[in-house]
Amino acid sequence: MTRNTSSSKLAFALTIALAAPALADPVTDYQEFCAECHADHRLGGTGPALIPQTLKRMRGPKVAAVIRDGRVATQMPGFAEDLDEDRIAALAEYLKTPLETIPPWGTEEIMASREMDEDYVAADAPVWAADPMNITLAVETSDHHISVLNGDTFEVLDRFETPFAVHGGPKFSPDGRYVFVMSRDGWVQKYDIWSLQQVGRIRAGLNSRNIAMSGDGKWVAVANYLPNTLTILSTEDLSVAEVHEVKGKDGTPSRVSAVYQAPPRESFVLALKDVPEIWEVSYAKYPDMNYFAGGLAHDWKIEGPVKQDTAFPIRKITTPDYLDDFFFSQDYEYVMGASRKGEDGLVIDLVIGQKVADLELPGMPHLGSGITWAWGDTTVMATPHLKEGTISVIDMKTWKTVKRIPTEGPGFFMRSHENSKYVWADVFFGPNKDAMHVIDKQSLEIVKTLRPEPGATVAHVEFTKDGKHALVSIWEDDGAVIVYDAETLEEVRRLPMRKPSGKYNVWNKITFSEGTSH
Ligand code: DHE
Repeated sequence: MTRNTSSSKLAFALTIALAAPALADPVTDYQEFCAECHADHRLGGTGPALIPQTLKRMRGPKVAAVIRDGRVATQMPGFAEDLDEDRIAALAEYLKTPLETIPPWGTEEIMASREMDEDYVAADAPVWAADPMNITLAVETSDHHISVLNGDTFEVLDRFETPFAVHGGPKFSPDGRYVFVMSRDGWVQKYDIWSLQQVGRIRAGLNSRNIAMSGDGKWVAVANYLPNTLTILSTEDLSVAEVHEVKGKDGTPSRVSAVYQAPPRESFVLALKDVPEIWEVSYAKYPDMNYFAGGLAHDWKIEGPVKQDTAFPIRKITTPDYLDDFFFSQDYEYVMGASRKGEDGLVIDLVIGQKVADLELPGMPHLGSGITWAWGDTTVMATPHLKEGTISVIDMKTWKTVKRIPTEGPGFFMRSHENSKYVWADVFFGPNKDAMHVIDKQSLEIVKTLRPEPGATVAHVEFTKDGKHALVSIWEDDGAVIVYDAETLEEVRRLPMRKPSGKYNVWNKITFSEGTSH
């Protein structure tokens, strides 16, 4: 009797279990459906990393929709037949939780990720007939490609695949021949523009922000959030020169918000997310050890040889606030930083390592997109704001705001060129995202607002080498790069592209044109 009762209870329980919908168990579902491509630890394999640091930056379809329907033009299939809506929702939520442990990602792991292309052949000269200094790259974010454009004819010379989710400007070697591209998953790709071939790629971090090229072209520095490191790679063969753990003076670990090149100073300058410090990392052959005191911070009294614990000595400058977005004066003596609160900013003189001025910058300025030009007898710097429809124009002698130009909404990017009398500024956010303002550099007035495709996001501008044409992105899946006559502001050509974002002209970048971000 007892046996009979317990077996009928078991049968009943089994019936219930089979009849009820499977309870969402995202950890198991992840291992069953996702781990093969995105790796057991969610840090990426053949597919990208699935961690909050990357996913929350994803524009476009929501994570749950991608799990359900897949992603067009990629190898990501949809799982609607395997998972019901609850399990998809639970899985999407799980992917947004931070990882409990970060696996080590030091020199050994980074080197093990390096893939050099065996069929790459270095050409003796460009395999195309075009002005090598007027090549322009267009990043296409929809299907993760870069189009290589002849800057005179706008013919597409090549379209190559990049790592998933490129962020920040690709960086050219000083001779303009190679370009280095970074993805948010920390991959750095080296591409030879002359031979139109990838040279290789390496995963320098697990979640990265941007890269910078040293003035001598020997090193690429990679700013990482995960782990808290700065990776320095040899540009020659992408081998690791150094992985520097980033800790503030008091030992607090910090993410690196961004790394910038400061060629006249033979250094990289780092913006740090979690400590109120600016770091300067020297790549000079003979660094001035009065500055670079083996990580001990700048100390003007140091005499005699200083112990150096790294091949790239570091100077740590304490700042009055957390600063994680920078703009440099053309001579790289001054760095303008925006405060974390996004309400103001300050100027640090890198020579003396001290704050020299405060900046009036409400509305979350995006200093990284700032540009400079001559205005009267001074030089001004202009920056858009991510939370306010304004462009601030700042006098770089007095550090005072000379004008706040009202725009049709918050913007992301600005560009100009030495040979152009205009500044172009997008309206990236809000109902007027289809507008592109053209501003007169001297009157500081908007002279025209272009709307090349009503309703579409219109953003980011790059000029050709001579400044005669301006290239604008229709930042949509079925988008385009529009070529404008930079003088008449008339459309000249429309090149179809897949969600084009940034464009980068070799000459403007390697000469550090004042009209472009560095
Ligand atoms: Fe960017 C450059 C930071 C979001 C597209 N972005 C930069 C740079 C920094 C930065 C520090 C300069 C580095 C360089 O070029 O070497 N970006 C940030 C952020 O902090 C922010 C607001 C949020 C985040 O966590 O990343 C952010 N950025 C975005 C986007 O959402 C954009 C529009 C789409 C994307 O691709 O993620 C975007 N950022 C870009 C682009 C550049 C860039 C296209 C290069 C601009 C250039 O002309 O040089």
